[in-house]
Order: sequence, then C-alpha cells, then structure tokens
Amino acid sequence: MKRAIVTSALPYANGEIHLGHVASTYLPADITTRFLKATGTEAYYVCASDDYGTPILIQAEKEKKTPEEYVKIWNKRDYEDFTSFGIGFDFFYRTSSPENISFVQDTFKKLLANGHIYEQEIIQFYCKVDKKFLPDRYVIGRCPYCKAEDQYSDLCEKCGRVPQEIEDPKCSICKNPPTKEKTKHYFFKLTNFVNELNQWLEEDSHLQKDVKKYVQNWIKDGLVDWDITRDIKWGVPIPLDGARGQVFYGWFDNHLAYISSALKFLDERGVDGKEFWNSADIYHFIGKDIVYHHYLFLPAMRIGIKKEYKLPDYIPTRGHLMLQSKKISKSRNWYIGLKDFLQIYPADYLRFYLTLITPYSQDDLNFDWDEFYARINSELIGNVGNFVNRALGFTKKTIGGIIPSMDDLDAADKEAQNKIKNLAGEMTQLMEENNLDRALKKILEFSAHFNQYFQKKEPWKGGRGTNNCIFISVNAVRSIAISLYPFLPDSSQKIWSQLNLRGKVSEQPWSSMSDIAINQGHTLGESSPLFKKVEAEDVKVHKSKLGQ
Ligand code: B3M
Ligand code: ZN
Repeated sequence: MKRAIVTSALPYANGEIHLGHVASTYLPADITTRFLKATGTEAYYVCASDDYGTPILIQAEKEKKTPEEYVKIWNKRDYEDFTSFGIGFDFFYRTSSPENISFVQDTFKKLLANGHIYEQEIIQFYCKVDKKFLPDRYVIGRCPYCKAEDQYSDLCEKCGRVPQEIEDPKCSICKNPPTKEKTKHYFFKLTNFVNELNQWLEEDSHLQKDVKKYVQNWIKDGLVDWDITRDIKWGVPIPLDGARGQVFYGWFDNHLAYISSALKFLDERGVDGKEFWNSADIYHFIGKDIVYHHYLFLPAMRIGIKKEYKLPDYIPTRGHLMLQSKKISKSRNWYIGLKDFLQIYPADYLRFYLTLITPYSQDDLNFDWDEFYARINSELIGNVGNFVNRALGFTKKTIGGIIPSMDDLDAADKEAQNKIKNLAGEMTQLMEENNLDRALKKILEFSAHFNQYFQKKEPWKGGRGTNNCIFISVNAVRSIAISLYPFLPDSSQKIWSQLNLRGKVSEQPWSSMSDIAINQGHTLGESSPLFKKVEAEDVKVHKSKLGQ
C-alpha cells in the first residue's frame, strides 16, 4: 500500500485564519489528501499551530496574557475554523508540544555532534528604552536587497529574502533606533550544504521548475549561515549549559513539528512513525513567501542529521491571494476572516471558487466578489447543480426514481458512456500533477457535456432513447459525486445520498467514477436542489463592508 504524509505551512497561533491563508495552502493540501485516500494511499494530513516567535510574544504582551495562554486560544480557534471549512486534518498539534520540544533539542544536539553548529559572539540590536534585545520583528527597516521600506528584520515580504542586516533599523515597540550590544549566539552552517542542496534540487523531479530555478540562483549568489538563537524567553530552550536561558529561533523549530507531530500521531496508533515517514511520499504545501525556509533551511537540517527523516518529495508552492485586486492586510483591515465568510456561505462555495482561481504556480490570485457571484451561480449551480437536479428530479418525477433498462445505444449515448469511462484517467493525471484547478474544470466540462446530452435527448418527450438517457445520466451523476468529493466533500455526499447508494462517497475508490455501477431496478432517494443562488443584493453588501 502506498503511503503519504501531507502537511501545510503551520499557521501562527496569532490571529484569525483568513481567506488568504486557505487558498494557497490548506485547501490544496486537503484536496490532495482526500484524493490520495480515495486512491487507496494510506495518507495522513498533519498540521500544528506555530506557537513561537517574537510576533506572538509581542502580541501576548500587549494583551496581558502569558504566551502559553495566548497560543492556546488561537490553536483551538484555528482548528475550529479549519474544520468548519472542511479541512480534514488527521492530526492538528502544536510546535510548543513536549514532543516537539524534545525533538528539536535532539535534532540540535545531532547537528552539533555532526559539526553543523558553531557559537559566535555577535552584535545584536538592543533597545535601551524597552531594555531588551530586539530579534526579528522587534526591528523594522529597509530590506538590503530590494530596498523595500518597513520590512521586518527576519523576512522581506517584498522579495522573499532573509536580510542579513536590515538598513535604517528601528525598534518596533517604541520606534527609536536601537543600539547594539554583544551576545553569544549559535549558528547553523547552511554553507555546509551547498552541494547536497544542489543535488537534491537537481534530483527531485516533483519540485516546481520555476521555484527550483530561483532557489538555485539564491545558492549561486551565496548562502549565509543562519543565526538560530534568540535572546527571549518564549521558544524551545537551547539544551546547553552555556545558553543562558536563550531559545531557538522559531524557524529552527517549527518545520520540525511536521515530523514530531506525525510521529506522535502515528506512534499513538501503534505504527512505527519513523518507518512510516521514510517509506511515505512527503508533501509540504506552502505559500511562495516561505520558499527560502522550505527549500533551504528545512532540507539542510534534514541532511544535517544524516537524513534520519527523508527530505520532501513535493513542496507544492502557490501564490498569494489578493482581495479585490489589493494585497490582503490585516492591519489595514483588508481581509475576510474565514469564520465570517462561512457564516454567510457554505464551505463548498468557497472551496469551489478558490480552487478554480488557484493554479499550480507562483502567480498571485484574486478573490473578487463579482467573480465569486458569477462563478457560483453559473458554474457550480447553473452547470453542476442543474444537471444533477435535472437528471435525478426527472427520473423521480416521471418513473418514480426506478432506473430503467437500456435499449440500443445511439451515437450520443456511446459518446456519453465514453465520457464516463475516460473520466478517471483524465482526472487522476491532473490530480497527480497537482493541477487541482484544471481537475475541477474537467468535472465542469463533464457536467456541461451531460447537460447538453440531456437537452439533446429530450427525455420529456418520452420517445425512443429515453431510457438510455436516464440510465446514462444517472450514472454520470454518480461519476460527478465521486470526482467532486475531494473538492466539495459536503455537496458530493448530498449527491450520493440523493442517489441512494450504499456507504459514503468518501469510501468510494477513486477509479470507480468510471464504472457504470447504477443498474436497472435501483431506486433513487429524495431529490432536492443542492445549492442556493448567491444574491446580487448580498454581494453589494459584502463589497460595501470592504468600503467598495
Ligand atoms: N508559521 C507561517 C508563514 O510564514 C509560518 C509557517 C511555518 S511552516 C513550518 O506563512
Ligand atoms: Zn524600543
């Protein structure tokens, strides 16, 4: 049996999940896991909240909570929001778990023993007003590479690089320029891994070509060793006597939680987690802003512990979601919270729309209310909903929902049957290539074909060929239910129930979408419209809430 572990970038336990998070990362990972499971792969989707880091500490301080209290709230809330969006994690844990802490500390000791860590005295920003060292987000300034202003010292959001030293630095708490003080830090020798990273990038044929290219260019430009120490109290403690209460940088520990969480989940089920990991296909779904971390730090650290845990096979990387063509920004209140959205529309509407607009590439995407309105009404409802309702409703109304036998097939019937036969192969290829948007469009094409077929056969006239039309159309509805399942788990189950078929749609083998499995004499269940239209008036209101 094939195995897979799927992860998606760990959400910071720091504020609510919004549409920008889910489009590029959680939704594609969820669809892929559901697809893998349906093909018989033993696949698990593992995620965790990312609990450490300076922004969380800063925010907890502002809200007068301990960081432990603060992250606990967001861990719970994130999980609830994801679940109501149909994100089916097999396990959702946290980077601050005891298991991750000890895993991170062990990994550090192994890296140290293998000669990949060194200690060095450095000069660190220090704020005399706030009386603290100022790592990462505590300092803002100009990116030394692309010269973008107002960037955090640990990541430029404009060019995606990690600045070696930010220009024109300011303390993010009091906005005064910081001073510089000496402190001792540990460094990870990223520069030790140039050859092996290059080799891995060459050999892993599943990585996206364009991403690969710019990572290779970064390596060519020269890597820098990586400061993994922070002079704060919130983080995984460095397990050495000389560490003076320092902790690891959040990006040292967070991606290790992919492994430690998977191990915890698998070990608790009586499975040897390490053996599973190393025999599985490993997928890490990410957004393009964290390519640096996932294509350089993460593999280098795994290589540094002698590949005790294998490197990723796939790192599907997608672009950022814009909202009404403008960059999403929580601080400027330009975003839509996932929870708020799901209070207005079903999860499947959002899953449908976001999947359609999200290609397998670095291109940015755009959530647009008018487009949402048009695509839900015309493509989800006008095409898929219409065909399902027409085929099942007609059969119910005219012949009590009992499937008739077939007569001789005409050319249109044969063509329709072939569409069913070919669907699984076409869908599988697109899904395996991670072209989820194109796979969903394939289902729309299929459904559109059957709308035309039904129209052309005019079964309401009760002439010759009516039975064939009903028989083949009802089977096509079954194909739609199975193929649609990874994308729209709720709606596909509704279709399944209306078909009155045994078991759940989630339990159906993926390839069985191409079977003609509903036979003469089968009785359909109750049929009712699957979807409710999106109203133009409502869309106006949603836009005006954004100030448009
Ligand atoms: N917590 C979120 C981000 O930068 C960050 C991802 C961690 S993945 C190991 O998008
Ligand atoms: Zn300050």
